[in-house]
Amino acid sequence: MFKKIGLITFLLVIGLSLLTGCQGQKREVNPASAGRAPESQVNQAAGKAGSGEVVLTVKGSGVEHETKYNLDELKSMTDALAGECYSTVNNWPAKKFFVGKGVLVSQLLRKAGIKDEARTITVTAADGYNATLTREQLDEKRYCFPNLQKGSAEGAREVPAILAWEHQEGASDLSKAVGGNLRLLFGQKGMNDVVTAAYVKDVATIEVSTAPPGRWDVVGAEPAPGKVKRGTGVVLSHPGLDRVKIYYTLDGSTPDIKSLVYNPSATYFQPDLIKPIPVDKPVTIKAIVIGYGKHDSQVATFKYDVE
Ligand SMILES: Nc1nc2c(c(=O)[nH]1)N[C@H]1C(S)=C(S)[C@@H](COP(=O)(O)O)O[C@H]1N2
Ligand SMILES: [Mo]
Repeated sequence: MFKKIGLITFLLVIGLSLLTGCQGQKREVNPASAGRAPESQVNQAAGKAGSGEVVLTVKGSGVEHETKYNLDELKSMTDALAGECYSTVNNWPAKKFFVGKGVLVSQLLRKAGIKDEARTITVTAADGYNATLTREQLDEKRYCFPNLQKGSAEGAREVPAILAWEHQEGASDLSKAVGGNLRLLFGQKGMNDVVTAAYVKDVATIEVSTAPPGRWDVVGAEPAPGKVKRGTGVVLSHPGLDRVKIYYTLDGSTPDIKSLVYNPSATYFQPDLIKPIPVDKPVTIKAIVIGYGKHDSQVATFKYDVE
């Protein structure tokens, strides 16, 4: 099924370009015109009355020019269309696949003239809901894990961040994607990566900022490191626990996105899944915080001995 997606993507791109009848003819908004397409251009792109409405604005201190698009203009970016399947985990955590057809976010940013100094990308819905990714989080390699349900990373495929105008939750077959509002979709960095919360629905703006995002606070531990009674449970803590994942190791190695997850569920869903780490023998817990919108925390090291 996953092998077919490449072919389907290809056919989609060909199909869309035939439908819109504009192969090689870019209809992106002229940045010089204050981000607004000339009326005649909008009408031409729209094809029918009413669909020339601006659906997306790319703006902010991190781009050279504010850029606005109507849906037809997005669909006519034939060199930047993609149809993909995405593996996801939400805050419950429930594992699901999503499919989507849309335009590459990287291309939208490039067309707005993203600056070297750009640091964060905030995607905001018409209702104000938003998600921020650091530039690194958007640019780094992200994957679809086709064997996510089995907990295996086997067959991981790199997938791009897109703004999808056709999408479907709970499907892995691209033909199931149906028309809707613009939705942000992007790959997972690791199999516990909660991407769903950042799959902003009804996207209206992408704001690129040069402001540094900062770093997540380090993990805290209770009781404090040192000598403890055998069987003591170490509780890890973080002020933004429901917005981040704490990854940890017990073998002295540096934790990363592939390490054990301390908080697989958000506290408001299944708090019982967040279990203290038992100290049955001398152990060193190393923990890192990874979450959207800020850089990874420093690694915290907690060393325990048993009495
Ligand atoms: N505009 C908007 N997008 C949103 C949200 C929202 O409240 N508003 N919720 C997010 C969260 S927390 C999740 S888990 C998913 C839920 O997506 P679904 O409704 O398709 O299951 O959408 C994300 N995108
Ligand atoms: Mo969620």
